[in-house]
Amino acid sequence: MHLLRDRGYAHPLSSEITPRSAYLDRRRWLALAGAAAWPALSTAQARPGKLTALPGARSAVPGALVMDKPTSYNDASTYNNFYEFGTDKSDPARHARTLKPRPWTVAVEGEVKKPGSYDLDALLKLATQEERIYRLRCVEGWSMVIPWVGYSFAELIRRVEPTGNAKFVQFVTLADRNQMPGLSSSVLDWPYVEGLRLDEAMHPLTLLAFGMYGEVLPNQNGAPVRVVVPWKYGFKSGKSIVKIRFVEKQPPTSWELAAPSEYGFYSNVNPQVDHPRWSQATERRIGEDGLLAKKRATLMFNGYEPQVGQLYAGMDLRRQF
Ligand SMILES: Nc1nc2c(c(=O)[nH]1)N[C@H]1C(S)=C(S)[C@@H](COP(=O)(O)O)O[C@H]1N2
Ligand SMILES: [Mo]
Repeated sequence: MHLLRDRGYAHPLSSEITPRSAYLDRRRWLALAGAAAWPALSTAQARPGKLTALPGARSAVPGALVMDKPTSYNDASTYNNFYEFGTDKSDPARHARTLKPRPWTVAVEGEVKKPGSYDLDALLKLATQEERIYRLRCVEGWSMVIPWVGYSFAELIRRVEPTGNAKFVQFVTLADRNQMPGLSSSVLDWPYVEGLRLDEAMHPLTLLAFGMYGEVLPNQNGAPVRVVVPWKYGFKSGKSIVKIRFVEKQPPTSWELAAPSEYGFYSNVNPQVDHPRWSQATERRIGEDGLLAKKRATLMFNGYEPQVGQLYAGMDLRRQF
């Protein structure tokens, strides 16, 4: 446990209910750390500790707690994609302090019987917060393992009661020039929009996240509320969401609009379907980039195939990429 704490992450409930499998995994980490495979071990910073605690009990949703070693808090909060703050990995951590995560409201509209506007506190209390330890695979070829805090997006869907016409969900994220210096660039059309098919959105692994590492989200990771869809490339997980729209037709998404031959609507992690400009067969786990680190094989649906494979039965994943 000591080493884990030094690496920036102490599990909020570690002493109480650590399952045996996690314990075994921890021993494996310690063995690897002993072999000095991680230069990050000596350089990792302590978590800032300034953010509000947001503890959640470990999730019981199947697949919600991967056994991979969590990425250090320092790496997860300083190596980010959040183009509203710049296109460099270090830009969000440097510039996102101008984001104001409170007050915040999320509008729910479109094909639902109960549209409405939720302020952040109402949203935080809508369902019980859980901890989920998910792999996050960026389309660029790197990955992390992040302990999120939130609840299944399905909890919100149930409460707003989609009509029979609702087939897709669109997520609209904040676009405010006063808070987001990256909006002066035309690298993407703003606001950043993403979407899911309704059954994907309803899947219990689709998370509405408010925190990570037992604390509220830092701005650069999408404060105060974001989506996390662990079996899809990271860009499907929109940050700093302000509007959720239930719609009949497949909604446009930012990366598909920007480069339709390179990014599709589904964007399921798939090592067999390469990006037109690079292979997707392997990935580099952030924090394991030392001399001895090998690339990892990327897993079908990012390793969540047992949970989500059924959603895509009968689809040609090469064409609907
Ligand atoms: N609003 C918004 N959401 C976004 C992005 C973005 O640029 N803007 N980048 C995406 C990409 S490419 C990735 S890999 C993940 C990164 O999430 P993380 O920084 O919390 O690891 O956020 C996604 N969500
Ligand atoms: Mo990404």
